[in-house]
Amino acid sequence: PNFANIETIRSFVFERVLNDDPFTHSSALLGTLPSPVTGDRSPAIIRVERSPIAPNVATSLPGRLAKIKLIESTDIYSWLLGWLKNDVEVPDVKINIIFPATEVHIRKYTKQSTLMVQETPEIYERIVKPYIASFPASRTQWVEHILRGVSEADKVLYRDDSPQYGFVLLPDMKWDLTNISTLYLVAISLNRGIRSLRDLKKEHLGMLRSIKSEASRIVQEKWHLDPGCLRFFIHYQPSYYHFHVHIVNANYVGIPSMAAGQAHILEDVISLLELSPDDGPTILEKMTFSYGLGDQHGLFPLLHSSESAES
Ligand code: M7G
Repeated sequence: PNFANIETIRSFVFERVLNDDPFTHSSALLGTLPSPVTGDRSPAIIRVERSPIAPNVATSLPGRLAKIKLIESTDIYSWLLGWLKNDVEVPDVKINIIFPATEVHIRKYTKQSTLMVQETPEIYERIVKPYIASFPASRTQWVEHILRGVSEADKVLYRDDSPQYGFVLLPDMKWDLTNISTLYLVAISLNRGIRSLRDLKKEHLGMLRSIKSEASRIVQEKWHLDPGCLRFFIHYQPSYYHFHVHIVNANYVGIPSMAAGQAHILEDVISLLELSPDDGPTILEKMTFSYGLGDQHGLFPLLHSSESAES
């Protein structure tokens, strides 16, 4: 489908709200869209998120207001609602579309309650590793397309093709490419063998250090953010088991992808590898990871039945 055409998005038939999050000012909607070839409808997820207030909007706010409604006024305090004029050049919302959406996508975007789990190396070997191996290659087709230059080639910021250290750096689809305050990039390893944090070895230190230095250099050149203005982290569990590093403006805090337990600071991971023995399992293989799992996550029933079996 051609999502550059507004009519394509208008052909979305709404089914239900998957999630509605006041903190991220976002909603995820489930519905259907027609196939451009057959016209048959398949599930589609549309996630819509209010954009941050651009600096030029904030500094000229009074003139940009089309309408206001006073809620209350007391002493020196007043609070009201406002509607902006339509002539603002900055977009109101950022839209992400997944089509056709799989059951895994629908579950990921569904509101869910989280429980903490402790993943020992034994649980990793017995439950998590087979779970990761069971994902079909189609799940990371988008990664292969980026690595082979089939998609997003014009967005790539840096590419290192060396087989051992190689990676591709590009804007994450979470970023609107406009607001530096929400700058979000992703570095994707060329090495298909690293499925997660647990697979990192000392031999990957060169790649991890290079991701940090090259991304810092490029962000400074292109967006004038000094080194130290970026937060590098790795998810465990990630949604996609092809190794990648999240690179986010250090001042962009409080977003769900930074939850304690899920986001592991790149420099900490580098340090754990440096402290690992030259022979034998690394600290990342030997340690117990604690993280939150949503009740819709594929690992949730597997890890909870294993915990109840132990207790
Ligand atoms: P993750 O830790 O596996 O999962 O990160 P998360 O999505 O739960 O955070 C994958 C990262 O890749 C996320 O930050 C996604 O926003 C980003 N991402 C996913 N897809 C499908 C694409 C894509 O097609 N292009 C780009 N540029 N980024 C993507």
